[in-house]
Amino acid sequence: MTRPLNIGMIGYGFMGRAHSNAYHKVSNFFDLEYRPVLKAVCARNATNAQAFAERWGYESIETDWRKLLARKDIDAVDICTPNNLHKEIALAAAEAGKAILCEKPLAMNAAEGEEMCAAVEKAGVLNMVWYNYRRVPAVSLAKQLIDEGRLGRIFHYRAQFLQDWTISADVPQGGHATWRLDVDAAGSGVTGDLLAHCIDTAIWLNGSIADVNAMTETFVKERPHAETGKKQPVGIDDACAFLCHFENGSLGTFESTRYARGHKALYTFEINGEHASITWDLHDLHRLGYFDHRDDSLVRGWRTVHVTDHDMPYMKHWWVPGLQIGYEHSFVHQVADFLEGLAQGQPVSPTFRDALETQQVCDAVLKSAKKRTWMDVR
Ligand code: SOE
Repeated sequence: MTRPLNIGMIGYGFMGRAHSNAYHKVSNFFDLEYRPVLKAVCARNATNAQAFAERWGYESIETDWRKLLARKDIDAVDICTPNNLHKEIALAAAEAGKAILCEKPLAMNAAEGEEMCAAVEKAGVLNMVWYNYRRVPAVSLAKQLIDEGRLGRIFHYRAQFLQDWTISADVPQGGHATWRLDVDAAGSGVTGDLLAHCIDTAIWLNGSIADVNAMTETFVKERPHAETGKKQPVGIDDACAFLCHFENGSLGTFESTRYARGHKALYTFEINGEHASITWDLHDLHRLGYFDHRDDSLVRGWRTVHVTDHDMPYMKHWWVPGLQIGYEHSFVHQVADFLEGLAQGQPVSPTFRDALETQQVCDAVLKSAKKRTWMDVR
């Protein structure tokens, strides 16, 4: 018999759909003690909340997140709101003794993140941040290969996250669909939205980042607000690139923009080690590029590993070898690990504290760009 874990989700945008889909699928594919039950979705607009609840099978709705947190029948709170609400909701959810799953980035900045860590640690509630790309099987396999020492000493870590959806100055800021362009709701632009993913993966694969030297640019200086139509200055970074030193002595280069015409969500990374290198590309997410210098020289070369075999991370839960999975499955894996952590009484990474480290790197990046100088992360 499985035990129910009653979920209350706050927010219902793109991520609300991704998470809800994962809650639905996880028990069909993973054998777990806990089974998510979609108890309630919360949004300010009751009509929208009701429509979402009906489509995704939530039992009830709330229009005030405080009421949701006060409900005894909610065990875990999923925060899918814009970033400026993460802290307030997380603090109250911890106080109410709920487990918390928080959308990335953890907070608007590291100071807020510190408060959130203190709150969940004091309350002793299970907490996790949705940096989903760690759980793409090819990325998890990269982690395994690095941890096994196959790459040897690591020299270089290179990552990019390129998009092109904000090039037109007509794209508004703020509101339901474009809050990511409003600095008051998002905290930052590509740094917190896209580079945060690259930084989370990089720290996970290659360890902590010691210092950074960054540049940012805001190409479109004014945008209409989605709700008022009034033109307002743009406060986010449209593009950001930074250099860094990892604590293991390797060098990092990171770049992100929403102005790379032709690229929709091109998250790529490459890691060069003493013996071997790895590449990964979100557009081909089930494949891992691998080059091993120790191979026989006559057949040495880049190989593309199709990450679908049952001895590869997460894949035994899905289809037969050769049949691949996609973006949405990374969220299913994250829920599965969360439920396993709950059953075992173990933390599930990235915890709030893990995600705080990413937030500290983001803060250092933004400060470095402003001051035009190297910044230590801690
Ligand atoms: C932005 O377009 C975005 O949706 C991010 O917010 C997500 O975190 C990223 O995974 C895809 O792009």
